[in-house]
Amino acid sequence: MKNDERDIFQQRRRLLGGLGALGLAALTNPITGRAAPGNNIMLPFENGARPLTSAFPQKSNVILQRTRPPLIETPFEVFDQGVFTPNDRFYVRWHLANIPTSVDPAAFRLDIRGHVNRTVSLTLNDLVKKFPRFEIAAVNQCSGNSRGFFSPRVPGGQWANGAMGNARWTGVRLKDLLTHAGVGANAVQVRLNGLDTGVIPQTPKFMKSLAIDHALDGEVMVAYAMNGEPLPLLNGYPLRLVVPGWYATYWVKMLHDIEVLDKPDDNFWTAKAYLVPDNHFANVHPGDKDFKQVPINTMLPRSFFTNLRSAGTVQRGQPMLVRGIAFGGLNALAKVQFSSDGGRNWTDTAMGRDYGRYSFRQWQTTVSFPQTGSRTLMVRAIDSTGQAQPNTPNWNGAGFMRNVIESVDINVV
Ligand SMILES: Nc1nc2c(c(=O)[nH]1)N[C@H]1C(S)=C(S)[C@@H](COP(=O)(O)O)O[C@H]1N2
Ligand SMILES: [Mo]
Repeated sequence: MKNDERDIFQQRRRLLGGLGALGLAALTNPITGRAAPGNNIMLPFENGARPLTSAFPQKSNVILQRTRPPLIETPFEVFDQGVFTPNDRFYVRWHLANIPTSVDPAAFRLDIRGHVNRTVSLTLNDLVKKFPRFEIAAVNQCSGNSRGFFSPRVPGGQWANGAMGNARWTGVRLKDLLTHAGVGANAVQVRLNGLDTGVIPQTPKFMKSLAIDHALDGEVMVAYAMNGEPLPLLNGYPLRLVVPGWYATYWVKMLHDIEVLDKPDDNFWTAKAYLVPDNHFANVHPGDKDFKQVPINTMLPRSFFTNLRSAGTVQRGQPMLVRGIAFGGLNALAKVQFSSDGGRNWTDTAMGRDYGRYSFRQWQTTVSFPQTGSRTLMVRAIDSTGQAQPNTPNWNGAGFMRNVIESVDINVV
């Protein structure tokens, strides 16, 4: 396959084999979020110390943000190792504390009900055997990813950039399931419900709804596998919704109930939570009031350095490989651009293998600095519709949808 030639990730593996000979010593600088003594990791903002943990089932060496309900962050170095995030390092986010600690796959049923022609109750075996298999690579990103970088700071999980991950999701199209049940003529939304519950009965169930057209678009899917394995329990075993291009809050885990609604959902998690300012980057000024809000929805392009961190040093005159990952969000990534002079000049980077428009994609470029001194390196992603990342970070009180051209300051010696 020609793919192999285009796969920078694989090329890089070969490159790394000869690293010493190539004199790319700068690459060995630890990246942001490195492990510190005492099995702690230091996230790059104030009060950023966090323990690393392998205490959760099917998870190893991940950042503990909160124990119950679990919030687990992916150490950023993982994103330098490939475009697919391994299941055991994949971040975890739950709202409610009562999460089943096991699910019996034989007893499990997925119900489809509400405004349908017939109510159905499917076993996991039915899903695998009776419906066409569908697979897609897609980034799962929490609305609050990178919240810890908000300035002024805002309450909520203080994530660095590791509340996101990319996986190959396998399962069935939601469209095929809904068609099987027969969608009623007056259907307006589809509500997805997980097995988790609150500690007290008054806590609203975690349910999210999608517009019926969106649910039937042939890409929204119910996944039973992630990177070729059953979903880890904490990522939603046995089934989760995958909503490519949309924030992960819609990706309902331990999905067991699909209800077709004939009027807009007014449940708390859909109607009242996860609202963002109604503008392109969900951007307001601290103190602003009475602005229009809308439910959070599609993701915008982002790009990151994965092999460099601020305060790293590089040798003058030595070619240095700079690389990272990027994604387009809802739209395909068109290009990733790099600046080695603080944003005055930009050049297109080489892009790694394309696993589809919703996936992470690797980028890389080589740079060398003739003079010593400090330099600001920047990276920005642009999608197929021309949307680019903002020069200055957006801000909102919920800490949602952080986006900015990323930069690292290095020292040429
Ligand atoms: N059942 C259920 N599904 C859920 C949630 C939840 O609390 N319960 N949280 C959502 C949010 S806000 C996020 S960010 C993603 C996190 O997915 P992950 O834990 O697999 O990384 O799950 C989503 N699906
Ligand atoms: Mo989230």
